[in-house]
Amino acid sequence: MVNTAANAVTNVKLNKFEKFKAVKDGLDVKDELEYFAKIGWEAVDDTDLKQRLKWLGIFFRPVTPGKFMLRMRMPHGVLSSYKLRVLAEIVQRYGDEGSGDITTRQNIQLRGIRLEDVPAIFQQLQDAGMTSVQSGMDNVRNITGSPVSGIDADELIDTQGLVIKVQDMITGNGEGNYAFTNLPRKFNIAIEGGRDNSIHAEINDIAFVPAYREGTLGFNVVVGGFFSAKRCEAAIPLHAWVPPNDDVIELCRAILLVYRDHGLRANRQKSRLMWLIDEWGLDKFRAEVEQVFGQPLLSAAPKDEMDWDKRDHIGIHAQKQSGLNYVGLHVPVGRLQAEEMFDLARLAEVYGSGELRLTVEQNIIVPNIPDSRLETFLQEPLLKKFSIAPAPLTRSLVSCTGSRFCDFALVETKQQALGLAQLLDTELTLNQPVRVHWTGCPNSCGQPQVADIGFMGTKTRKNGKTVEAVDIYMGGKVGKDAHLGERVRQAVPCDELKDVLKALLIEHFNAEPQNGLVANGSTPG
Ligand code: SRM
Ligand code: SF4
Repeated sequence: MVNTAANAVTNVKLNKFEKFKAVKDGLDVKDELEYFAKIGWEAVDDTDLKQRLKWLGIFFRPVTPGKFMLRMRMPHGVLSSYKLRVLAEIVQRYGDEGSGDITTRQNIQLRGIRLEDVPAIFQQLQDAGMTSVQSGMDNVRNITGSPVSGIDADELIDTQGLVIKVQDMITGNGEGNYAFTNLPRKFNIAIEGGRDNSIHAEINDIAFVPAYREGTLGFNVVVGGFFSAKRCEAAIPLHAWVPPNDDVIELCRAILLVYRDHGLRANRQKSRLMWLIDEWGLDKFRAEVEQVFGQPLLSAAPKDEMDWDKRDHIGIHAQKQSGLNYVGLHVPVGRLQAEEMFDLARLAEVYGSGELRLTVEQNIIVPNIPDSRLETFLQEPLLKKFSIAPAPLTRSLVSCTGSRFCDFALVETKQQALGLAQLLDTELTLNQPVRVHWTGCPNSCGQPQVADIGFMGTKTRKNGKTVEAVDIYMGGKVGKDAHLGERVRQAVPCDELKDVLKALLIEHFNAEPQNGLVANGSTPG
């Protein structure tokens, strides 16, 4: 089943992205990599360089020309110490001032990569069973699942195998699959098997959420969730239920084929799945999906089982396997240096089973640590930086890439976010974590709409000058009954943010100044 741009796109006025895809599929640059590496990035055709290479996960960074970002695929956020060490070696050997960034989709992006090194890097990745294929542009992004799948005592369905099968179906087992390289736009899939909606089901184009139907455990399906600069929507029920088997893979395939062949391609701002559902109405969309699925879709279970508040997995937690623990380490704004990646790999091997898990909060979990090894583990120097008990604001901080590497950004994010959180953690006493998310522009990669307090980069005028500023979002609810937050303030200059955030924390989250007025005498945890 080969899709070509020609058969997917008919009778529509094409936007410029559709035009270049029609000329040459993004995946075609796979065969030209050696050549590109030889001639150097300056000589590569502009569209190949800045667009098509993203089909292989290679992102030209206008902010750091010549130093590329490599976006991996980490299905379910699960990786081995061996894989992490390979990634660390790539960052260390090839990454000029490189780093590994944990993303808001449980994934890793490597920075500082040079194009001439990519063929060798791809060989290393392939040897280690990893791929970066189809991780950018009009492809399906990293597929997410509960970061404690298989080790969570309260889990309903272990979804790891399903996530890997869906990824293999979409990417042709990591080799690249032309059936899904020309979607109208990006596409997000999540499969939740736990009770706490750990992966923000509501903001994915397709999400499977655990639900009992007539006594059988499977998934209700929601569709169409997305964020974009123009519009943000929570997913809506497809009114369908599937058992936790290959039907999940086949339903993903059916929805993707309907989207590929009928999704809107004229206006790129109106191309995500929800726009097609709007245009057709849910009934027609469901009927078309059912036809491609090849059998009637079962009606949804009356309710889903996501009935917990969201956990952040930081700290020590007993696993369902008796005598074993998983320990969530806080990685400040998700940024890892090569040495830290090596050290994490070592910790996973020495204390655990050699496995690691990534979270959508950009943190890392070391699972399978026996009770008897916990105390020694906690003495490891790396845990001073990657704490198991960070202060409340730092603990729940999430940040997108921002202006350091992303040319869409209107503000610097990661450093500013961390600096502010750490400062206010010393000035305020908070008895609860407050989830603060930063995103550098309206694309919303840092998901400010799911946060207790979200900051979205913008610019404003102050004293006759253009300065960095943020719009403020509040009211995002995660876990059970998740819903999106709303913008409550516009264009607050970043240099006024400390006072503004402090006031919000005092007014809405019972924060108390640490100046002797603290009523209960507690200190930040
Ligand atoms: Fe994103 C584009 C980074 C998660 C919505 N995103 C970009 C680009 C590729 C823009 C660019 O070329 O510079 C950013 C790369 C910057 C860099 O150098 O790192 C970028 N997005 C990220 C990451 C790394 C943010 C992070 O620091 O964690 C996340 C990578 C996830 C992954 O592993 O694949 C990331 N992006 C998201 C999310 C959150 C999510 O999926 O839960 C969203 C909102 C949800 C959604 O997509 O519905 C998101 N990114 C966007 C958009 C707006 C999409 C739209 O429909 O308009 C863009 C712009 C675009 O696609 O045109 C974008
Ligand atoms: Fe870049 Fe904007 Fe996404 Fe941040 S939200 S990574 S600034 S595109």
